[in-house]
Amino acid sequence: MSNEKKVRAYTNIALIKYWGKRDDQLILPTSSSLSLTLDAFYTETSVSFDDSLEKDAFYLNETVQDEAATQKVSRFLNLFREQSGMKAPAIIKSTNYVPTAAGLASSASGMAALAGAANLATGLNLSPQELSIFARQGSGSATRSIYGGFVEWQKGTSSSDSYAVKVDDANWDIGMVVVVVNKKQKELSSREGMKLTVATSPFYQGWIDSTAVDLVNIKNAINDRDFEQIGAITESNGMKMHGTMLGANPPISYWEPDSVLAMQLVRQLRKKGIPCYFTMDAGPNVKVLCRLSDSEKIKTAFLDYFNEDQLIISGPGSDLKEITL
Ligand code: 2P0
Repeated sequence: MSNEKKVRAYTNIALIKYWGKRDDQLILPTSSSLSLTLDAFYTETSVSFDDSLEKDAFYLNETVQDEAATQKVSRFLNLFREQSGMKAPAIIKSTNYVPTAAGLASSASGMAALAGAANLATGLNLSPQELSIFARQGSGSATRSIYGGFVEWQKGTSSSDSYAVKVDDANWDIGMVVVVVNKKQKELSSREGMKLTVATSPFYQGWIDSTAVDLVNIKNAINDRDFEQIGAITESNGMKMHGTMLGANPPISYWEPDSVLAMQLVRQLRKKGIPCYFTMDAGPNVKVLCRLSDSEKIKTAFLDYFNEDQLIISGPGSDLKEITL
């Protein structure tokens, strides 16, 4: 079939976090965020419309998905159907090269790849900026996965100007060591976690105010290629997000003992003269921002406490791309 093309989108890890919506329906964030796209974690997706189907069928990692998961995909595809006039049901095939829902932002690469594949299958020929707006309506973090390198999601004033822009291609000595503390499905989704935080944390306004300052400072540091400054802002912003969550009622914590161990190891490595900085998302895993040229050294130090398969080195990822089968 002519539309059986796959699209690959890489995941991203926020250095300046997105944690809260001002519009739940359109997924408009309370603040702008900034991420690094990673090449080690990605999703590949194809969409083929087929009139002979009764309804959409969604396969993830070659397994047909249940009603709830399929509906989420269908609702997202409907945005493309509305825009293109396409009415037929579709077969959606997705392969996740990401430990799903382990806090490694699988929804980012997942929804970005789906947006790219739907764009191809409908022939809408959307620009990356338009694709970013579509991806956003699937999942906030997916907004940023349209681009490689350092990417800013500008919160905008409405749906039409809340999209991602590339800040820098990160084509220099930078990367991450991802410490997989626990691959299990998390108990509280980001979506629920951020909603509760916005509604109940007395620290929330402080979070918004200081994130705006962090964003300006990190963009200057990226422009200067000042790795230590980028790392220090990243570490501070991530911890502030977790502090804000601790202020929610009931309090939210995604940390596990090994998360704390990993953060301590990063501080020790820094004392020994290896510049590296940690960040954490809505899960127990720790991401260590480092110079790619130091990543093997950092991994070796972590091997005293973690297994080989818990330590994944990644360089910067690229823009969303079409994969020819
Ligand atoms: C981020 N996270 O900026 C933040 C930091 C996790 C912690 O974006 O509700 O799956 O689909 O917009 O994008 C995870 O939240 O949430 C996330 P929805 P999403 O990467």
